Amino acid sequence: MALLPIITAPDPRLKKVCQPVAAVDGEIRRLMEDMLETMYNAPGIGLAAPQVGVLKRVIVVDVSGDEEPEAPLFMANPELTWVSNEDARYEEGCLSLPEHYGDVVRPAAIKVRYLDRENEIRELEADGLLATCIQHEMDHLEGILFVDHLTALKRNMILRKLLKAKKADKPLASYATA
Ligand code: K1U
Ligand code: ZN
Repeated sequence: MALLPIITAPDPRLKKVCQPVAAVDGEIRRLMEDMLETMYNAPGIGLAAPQVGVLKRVIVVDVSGDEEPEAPLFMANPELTWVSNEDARYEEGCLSLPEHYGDVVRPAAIKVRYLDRENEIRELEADGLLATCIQHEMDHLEGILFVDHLTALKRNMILRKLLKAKKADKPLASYATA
């Protein structure tokens, strides 16, 4: 397994719509494993392929706590098949927008269909942080960042700060940056 550099905003690769994978083969499985290691190392609770510069519809998620056994989820071509009418608000972060946070409202519960690490079709029902995180990662596959759910004022403030930090080549937290 390998640690992959995580791209930080602003970067055009984070705004692209990603392509579906034909199947979860050895190459995609390797990508999933490298993404998981990169996510644990960051540390984070989710990661989408475009964050490591791969414009494919692949995400990994693990919202288990420090005291719990690891519970990684590997998803290719994830699709929402149901969302609740009820919404939930969560203060989100993003490894591609380091040191910035914002309240995002999303459906509180979802059902998601995807191809797993063995190329099997699965459907998962999720709520709480898992539902929030899966939706955040699926947004990345559409080129959408959590700041796109905020007011233009808040979004532009965060993006301006990140651009300034990038221009100054300022190291951001402990994340590996591309
Ligand atoms: O997509 C990403 O950049 C990962 C992001 C996922 C996420 C966080 C919060 C709400 C929705 C989605 C992160 O993992 S940011 C880091 C983080 O939340 C975290 C890090 C260490 C321990 C616990 C959480
Ligand atoms: Zn993110």
